[in-house]
Amino acid sequence: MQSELRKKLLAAFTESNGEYLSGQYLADLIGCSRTAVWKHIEELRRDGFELEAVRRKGYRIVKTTEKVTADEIRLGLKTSLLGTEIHYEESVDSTQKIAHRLAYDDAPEGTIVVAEEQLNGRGRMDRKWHSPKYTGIWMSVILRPEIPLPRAPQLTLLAAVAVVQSIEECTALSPQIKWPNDILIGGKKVTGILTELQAEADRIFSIIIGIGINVNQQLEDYPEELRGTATSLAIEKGGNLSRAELVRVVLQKLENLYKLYMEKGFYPIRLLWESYAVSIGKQITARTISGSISGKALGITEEGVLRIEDEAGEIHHVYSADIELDS
Ligand code: BT5
Repeated sequence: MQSELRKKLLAAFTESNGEYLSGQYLADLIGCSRTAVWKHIEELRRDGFELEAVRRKGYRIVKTTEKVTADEIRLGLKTSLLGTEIHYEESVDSTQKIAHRLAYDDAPEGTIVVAEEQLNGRGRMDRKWHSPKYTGIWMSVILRPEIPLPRAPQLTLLAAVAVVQSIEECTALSPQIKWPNDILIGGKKVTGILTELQAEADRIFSIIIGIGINVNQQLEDYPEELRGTATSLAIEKGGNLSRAELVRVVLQKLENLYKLYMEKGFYPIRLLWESYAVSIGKQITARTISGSISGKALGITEEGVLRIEDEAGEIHHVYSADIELDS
């Protein structure tokens, strides 16, 4: 947990846009002594930030670290809901696991968990998510929307739109979405989203959205079996990106869409989602746990459920599946 003082200090540097801030100004703003300000500045330095101190001008941050620590994310973050609490770990089993525990312990809506590496990152249906150190964004977001249980899958689609918009903004690449949760560039997977619930009867306590984005990996960072199907933003763009900056953009887009969703419902999100979807209007095969369905993907319902029309003209509603485009 970050101290409130440190949060205020980083918010001040965020607002300052690279201008110097005097020790006295910071002390007044934060409501502490100049010595306390100095102590916190020293702590930021110890954590890897480079701060310039100039007599009669004050302090400014000239260089940040390459990590995705809470401080690093907070510096420049302008959201009002997402990321008000940031839990950072160097190495975890899975950020989902931590987020579940925090959500259970009444963590406020908007709490996020980020890690540099996951030793046991997970996908859907007990699959593994490869999450090597210092290369990607491995993050879980806790939301507490008051919506009926059947609408929960909409949040996965909403998150996918937020990530696509963020990648577009940070890289000028054009990702597409494969229902329900894959984000692809050139047909290869760059992001996976896992939405899990804490609910009882039809009441949702929390929705935990796990987002895994491959950012700075090179092909050799992937295990053999993923090299044909996975990619990263660095591979596609040809150069590394700041992961902390991308986290901030994702949180901002996610917050904007979430607010839109809570005000106007799923319809505007659905239109956005469909505009990015690869499979709509195409012949696909959906593999579900109870068998395969082939046909034309018509679109998604108001709940976010995929509609497929088979050869006989029968329409199927698919809640959970892996889909493949038929060639
Ligand atoms: C997903 O599952 O795509 C959801 C992934 C969610 C990961 C995030 S990271 C933060 C949070 N904490 C967690 O523990 N999880 C979430 P699914 O659709 O089941 O896809 C899993 C499949 O994708 C695997 O079976 C592999 O084939 C492939 N895969 C695994 N790691 C990958 C990677 N880094 N990039 C691309 N593909 C990968």
